[in-house]
Amino acid sequence: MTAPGRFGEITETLARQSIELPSWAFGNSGTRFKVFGTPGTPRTPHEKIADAAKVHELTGLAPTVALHIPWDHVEDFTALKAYAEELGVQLGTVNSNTFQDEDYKFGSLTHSDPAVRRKAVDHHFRCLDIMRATGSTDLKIWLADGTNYPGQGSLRARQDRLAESLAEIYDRLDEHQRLVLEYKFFEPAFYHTDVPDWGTSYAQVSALGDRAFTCLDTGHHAPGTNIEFIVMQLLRLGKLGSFDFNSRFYADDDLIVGAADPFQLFRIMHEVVAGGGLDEGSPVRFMLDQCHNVEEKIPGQIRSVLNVQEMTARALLVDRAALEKAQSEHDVLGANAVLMDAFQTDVRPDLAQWRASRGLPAEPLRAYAESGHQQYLAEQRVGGAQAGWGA
Ligand code: LRH
Ligand code: MN
Ligand code: MN
Repeated sequence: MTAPGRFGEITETLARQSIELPSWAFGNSGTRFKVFGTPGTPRTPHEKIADAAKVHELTGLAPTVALHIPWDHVEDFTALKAYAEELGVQLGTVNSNTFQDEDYKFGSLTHSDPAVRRKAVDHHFRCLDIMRATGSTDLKIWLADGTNYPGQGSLRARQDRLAESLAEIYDRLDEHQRLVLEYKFFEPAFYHTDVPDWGTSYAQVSALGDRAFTCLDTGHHAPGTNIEFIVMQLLRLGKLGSFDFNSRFYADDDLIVGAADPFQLFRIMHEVVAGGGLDEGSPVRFMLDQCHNVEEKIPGQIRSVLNVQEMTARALLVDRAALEKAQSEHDVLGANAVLMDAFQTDVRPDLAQWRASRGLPAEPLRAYAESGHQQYLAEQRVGGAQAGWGA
């Protein structure tokens, strides 16, 4: 448990934290080997939003839900916004999807054929229109564009076309809207991807302007990458727009954030705190980008937001004055010990008490299990096709 008084000093910042949930986390997902269905899985965007709202109701941590277009297509996005608000949540980031259409086999915003580029840019214009209806501020772009073999495409020409396409999209943003560009070093393309790393995303968004940022998905790096260094650098440059949180053991596993490597999550949150990413007015948004292939989805999301909150609390507990003193004295082990002391602090009892004091369940996972809600959903949601990663 935290030293008396210390926890009280960090609750104001904790109360400000919010973590956006991805609508697709509530649909079925899997691997190329098998997608398993689960009783109670949502069949529509409305049902995905209802599940996200349940996570927020029990944790107070997840007031917004990200959409993926066209996976979350509905006729009336204004009505979808109203529905979300009735349930106590807002619609958040709109993720564009240019990776599941035959025309995008050889690229979307980077394609050599102007007609395909036009189609891809128009899709983003459509996303901006949806954002106007939903009240969303962020357009998140992740591209599957890339090549599989050396020589297959001109790396340079593709980069130039990307810059042109992004500029067209950026020019269409309203004053309050932002563009965030996500990078990923491989998959589905295996030789090169057109936005493989933070440097490429940074170069592209910097050329666009003040309302363009980088999105850092924690699963999109080579094993061994020092992700917290990238966090520090993007914060330093004022270009860290958002996180897609998840964890990985091998590839882009999309497992529960903080499950594979809680210490890495702590180190990331330490750099976020140090770089002002949790300060009021910070441009950094926190999102999950996960799939729950074999575990239950609502509890999976509850576990995830709690993991982020726990590591945020530990990062906020770092004794910064002691750390700076040890660093300035080159006290290598002393400085490391300050960080490790915070990391080793069990904040769970304090967080449980604090939740209860705010009218939330002290133990959200237990509250969910005891509520019988999962059985209720399984009984209610019969018939119709369950939503899957891709619809
Ligand atoms: C790509 C990615 C990107 C997509 C999501 C479904 O791997 O991380 O953010 O939108 O997965
Ligand atoms: Mn992502
Ligand atoms: Mn990913």
